[in-house]
Amino acid sequence: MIGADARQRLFFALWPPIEAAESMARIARTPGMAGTPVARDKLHVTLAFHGACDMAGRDALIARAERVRMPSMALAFDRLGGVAKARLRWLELSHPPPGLLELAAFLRGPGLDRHRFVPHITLCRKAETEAACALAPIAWRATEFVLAESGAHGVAGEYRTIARWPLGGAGGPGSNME
Ligand code: 2AM
Repeated sequence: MIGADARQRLFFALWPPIEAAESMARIARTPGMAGTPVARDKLHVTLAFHGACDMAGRDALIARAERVRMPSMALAFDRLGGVAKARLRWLELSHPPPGLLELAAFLRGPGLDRHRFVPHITLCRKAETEAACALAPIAWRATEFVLAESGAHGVAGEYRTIARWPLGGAGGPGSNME
């Protein structure tokens, strides 16, 4: 529970299952990567970073998430990429499924739409970024998405799940969001 004036930094995300996260964490720790590896349980795909939200803002995000009706989606992270300027090294997908882009666009809403969305999982920060390269795919099926708090308990880089919603279930094939 937060007070009416308190603000939380909120974002929607997908969290990989533990087996996939372990494979990713192994890549993050390979000697050639350099930089600070992200801990296994913090590896995630940010779908929409909404930043500081008050309670009304959080409730609006929850209401938006409640409207999602989408099937689960198969993801294959098969490239190492990143942003040299930001010293980020990440995993990305050669072929992001259209549903992933659609889900992110819906959860971002018109306010965030101007920022280009590149689905990725940050593996290392403060990295010496090199050119992108292909990898043996790390594949998993996303069966839910979450609303999480960044900087939970006042600690930068700590995440806390606030709510989760299934992908699949009643949605059936195709999406149904207005
Ligand atoms: P990332 O997805 O590239 O790792 C929670 O803070 C998550 O939201 C982080 O994983 C972070 O990057 C992503 N994010 C996107 N925009 C952000 C911003 N302006 N400030 C902090 N985090 C941001």
